[in-house]
Amino acid sequence: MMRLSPRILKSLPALVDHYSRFSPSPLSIQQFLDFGSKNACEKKSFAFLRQELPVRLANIMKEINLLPDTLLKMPSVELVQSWYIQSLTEILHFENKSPNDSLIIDSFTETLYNIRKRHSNVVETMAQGVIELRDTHGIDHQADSNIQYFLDRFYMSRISIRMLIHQHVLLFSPTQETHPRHVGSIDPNCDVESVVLDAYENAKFLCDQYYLASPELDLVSHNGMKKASPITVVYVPSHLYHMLFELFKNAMRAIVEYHGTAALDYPKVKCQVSLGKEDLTIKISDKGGGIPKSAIDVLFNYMYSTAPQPPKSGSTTAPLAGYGYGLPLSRLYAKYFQGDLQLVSQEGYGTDALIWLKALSSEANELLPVFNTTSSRHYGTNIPTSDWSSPYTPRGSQNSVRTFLTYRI
Ligand code: P4A
Repeated sequence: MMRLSPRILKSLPALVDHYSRFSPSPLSIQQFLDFGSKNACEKKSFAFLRQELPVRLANIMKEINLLPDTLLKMPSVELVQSWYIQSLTEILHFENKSPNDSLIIDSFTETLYNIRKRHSNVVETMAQGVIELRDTHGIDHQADSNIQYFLDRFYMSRISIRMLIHQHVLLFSPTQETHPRHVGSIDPNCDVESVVLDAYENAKFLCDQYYLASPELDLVSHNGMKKASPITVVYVPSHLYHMLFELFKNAMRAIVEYHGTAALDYPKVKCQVSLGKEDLTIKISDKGGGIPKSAIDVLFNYMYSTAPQPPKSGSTTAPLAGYGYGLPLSRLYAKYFQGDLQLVSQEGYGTDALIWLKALSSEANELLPVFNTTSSRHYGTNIPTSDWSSPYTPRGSQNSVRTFLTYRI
């Protein structure tokens, strides 16, 4: 491990303050592409990242510090915080180093590689921290809403920092193999249908293993820009795969459970891919019985989705879909480059899941959380009083919140 200079250790809080006063600089997919293709310059990337990474790290570290003490003191949250402090310190080591020294440049790339590895279990560890908080202090409405707000911003920050680091490491580390047509993790000609098929096949594999049956796929494309051409987009295929895999698992689970595992055949999962001037839209429709409108937000809620994994006694097959941060994280991937992900359900019939991506790479700008007084205000402790009426609740039934998701304690 790298030796840390006492100067940096001593003034770390001041350095966090310093870097948190800069706003993160969002890049567009086009900028990532331009930067990485025309004889990518490692020195320029070094100069950009040694400023931008501390800015993004410091912005989110200031926000971590606004979390209620009860959550901050949870062992898992302290562990995550220690990783951020370690990684920021390691990057600040390069603050005044010369970009013309190739040993420096090489060690920077290696440092980034190790940072990415250090942070690979952040999502699971934060989830553990939330469980620790729930078990020791309980979670009220205010805490739940703060956690939802924070985790969306924290995980978005993480997605963006990993993207920056991954691009640098893929482009400049000689040991990293990439697809010849790709620019780092970006595919300039990402064939949407083939990612759809890949995600469907892998979800189907899990579905078959778990239920011994699975619905077929009906895939249709509408290229409104160039009829009869395959739809492609400049995008990070792994992000698109992540979203589609999640949505296919959910659709399959709903279909098989609604029609029963003994059913002879199932209604197909329909997937429509459409391209227009502004949007590339992917809709996954299932006739899986749907869910009530009131349950949609629950599916995107980190608290409700935070449950210990069901015991794996005897069974060797993972449940198809369910606990975990699949949907909230998928929505963050969609929003990261100015897209979106929404569920529209018709209870008693089925669900449509929609993904929107920007069709133009120049419009696909990173969406990044910014630490400022507005973000700080969200962590207040006073519950705003509603200016809309709430239904009369007879005494004794205050806790009859209807959710279809039961979570294990
Ligand atoms: N009906 N519709 C969906 C689910 C049910 C659904 C469902 C019971 C609920 C929870 C879950 C997985 C599926 C769907 C498509 C979606 C999301 C939900 O994208 O048909 O795991 C937590």
